[in-house]
Amino acid sequence: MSDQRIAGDDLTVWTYDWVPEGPRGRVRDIRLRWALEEAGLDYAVRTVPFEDRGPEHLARQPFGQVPFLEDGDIVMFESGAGLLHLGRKSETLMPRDPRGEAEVTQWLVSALNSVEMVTVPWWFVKVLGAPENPLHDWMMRRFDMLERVLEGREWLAASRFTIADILMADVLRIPNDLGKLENHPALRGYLRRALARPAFERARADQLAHFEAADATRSEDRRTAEEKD
Ligand SMILES: N[C@@H](CCC(=O)N[C@@H](CS)C(=O)NCC(=O)O)C(=O)O
Repeated sequence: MSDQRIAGDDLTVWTYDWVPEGPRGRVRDIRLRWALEEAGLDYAVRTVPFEDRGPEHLARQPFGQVPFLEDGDIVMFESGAGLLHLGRKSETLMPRDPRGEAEVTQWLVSALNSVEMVTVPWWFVKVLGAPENPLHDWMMRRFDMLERVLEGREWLAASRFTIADILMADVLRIPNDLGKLENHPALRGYLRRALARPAFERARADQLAHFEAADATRSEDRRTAEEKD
């Protein structure tokens, strides 16, 4: 976590206690961790069970997902909402002037509602093993248009790195890893710049370490249970 601690904040990122190997490094709590690392805000990470999603979890995330963010007596779900909340706390993450804030908000929502709304279903169809993915062309059209935007600028909004970039870059990671940005050099360059940021590297390393530690705890719990039987 960040060395820069800011007194007075009582921020907790909630994630799962464990996930299988596949999603590690990609669980969406990384979006909140990344923003908090960028801002140098102190935070804790706490967990809900992955395998047994009980009423306490559902009361705070009605879809039984993660992440959710706790800030004192405020608890909110949806990674985008959490990022906007953090953006309002730290000028590092979102400018204070209304024009800058509007730009950041529109690009952050577009990452979710114009790009992730096709990349996630595209990925699900791919995982199901369909020989032809009917969402491929639609996704590519979105990438083509975003490519034109990013040919002319380093970051999406307000002429600097913001929470809009955290969200857009994270959304682009899976298609990039699956080779879908091959014909989009500006998007690849943008993603490279974003993922090279030390705050992202720390957030990813912390998430990987969190789930690795969870493996050790699970093995220990299993051993104890076997000994009892
Ligand atoms: N729109 C939600 C999506 C959250 C989401 O998909 N979380 C995944 C982890 S990255 C999850 O909890 N998956 C388990 C499930 O959907 O049951 C957000 O951005 O917070």
